[in-house]
Amino acid sequence: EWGGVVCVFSELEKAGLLNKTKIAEGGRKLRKNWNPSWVVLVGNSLVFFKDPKSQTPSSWKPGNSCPESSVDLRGAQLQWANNLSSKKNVFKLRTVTGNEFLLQSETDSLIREWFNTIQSVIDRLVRC
Ligand code: I3S
Repeated sequence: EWGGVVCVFSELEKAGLLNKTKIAEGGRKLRKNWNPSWVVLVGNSLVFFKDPKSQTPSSWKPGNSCPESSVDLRGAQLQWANNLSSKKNVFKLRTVTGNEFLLQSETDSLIREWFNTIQSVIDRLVRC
């Protein structure tokens, strides 16, 4: 059963609603377009889902949701980026392929948790 295999190997680290904008694609700057996104940290990937309205942690199931995009965290870089936005609590995630995202939350504790959890996954991937 593939379902079982996926359960064994992919650890759901964290899921929740964040504001997101992509600011670069392959190193090329993009125009900002902030949108709420349902963000799921699973295994070595950060997965973004559209239309978070109907999605809460308890109702979220990978099988009935459509991922918008996902980011491989291996070799990614994370940094606080309050200089890149007028919003508070913003950090930047840069992938090895030169894609850059800003993630933001109005809630200080929540954004710090996300930052620390993503950073710990990045650190763990350096060692394997
Ligand atoms: O860094 P910027 O370019 O000043 O970011 C703002 C703009 O992208 C703006 O869009 P338009 O230039 O299409 O009007 C967005 O609506 C703002 O949210 C962007 O700034 P913040 O400071 O919210 O990241």
